[in-house]
Amino acid sequence: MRLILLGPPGAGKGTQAKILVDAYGIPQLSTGDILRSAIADKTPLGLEAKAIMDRGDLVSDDVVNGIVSERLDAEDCKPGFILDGFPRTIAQAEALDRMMADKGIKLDAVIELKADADELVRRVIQRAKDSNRPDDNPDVIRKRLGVYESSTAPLVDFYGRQGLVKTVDGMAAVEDVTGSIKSALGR
Ligand code: B4P
Repeated sequence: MRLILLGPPGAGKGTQAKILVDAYGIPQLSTGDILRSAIADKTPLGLEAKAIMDRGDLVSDDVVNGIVSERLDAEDCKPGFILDGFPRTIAQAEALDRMMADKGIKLDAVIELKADADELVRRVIQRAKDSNRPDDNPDVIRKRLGVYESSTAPLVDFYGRQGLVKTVDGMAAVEDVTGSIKSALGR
């Protein structure tokens, strides 16, 4: 199964991806986690990404596309994968279409997780208590929600035109959201 989890910051993409990894036996590919790991390791990529992420902006499409393209070639992605936080722009989605066409593979579904802005802010502020993520604070989260609306939300129509979008209520309890995703996927 090849799946995209799409939704605003705090919608539960990472939370659900980790659960679905166990349910379906395929890896999670989180661009956010890969970038945070590069920052922690102080790699050239991490040094470039840190200031951008801290202020709530998106890292450049070329950089993120390169990370994903390399990761999709790994052996563990052969049976399928869960993309968490990628694509986030139309340019990334178009690049992903090209990468998948080159590999002769197709997406099965795009799960859109929906939640109210007030709940998203509440969750991210709650997470800030132990996450140490510089982008988990009220000002930056509001900025990230704006970036989501302008850059990422158009992907719902992009994938809607391909008949791939399944919308799930992300406001419910974690296990109920997982149940809704599994029902939407029919497995
Ligand atoms: P991400 O790491 O993708 O982070 P996110 O959008 O904040 O989180 P997510 O939706 O996964 O929320 P989570 O499950 O953790 O991105 C961070 C930054 O990286 C971006 O701003 C950008 O700068 C950069 N980046 C990443 N990908 C990029 C790309 N493709 N292009 C360019 N830049 C990129 O849930 C949040 C909290 O809510 C958790 O504490 C969780 O416990 C809680 N929660 C989850 N589900 C819940 C539920 N149902 N009920 C109650 N609480 C819940």
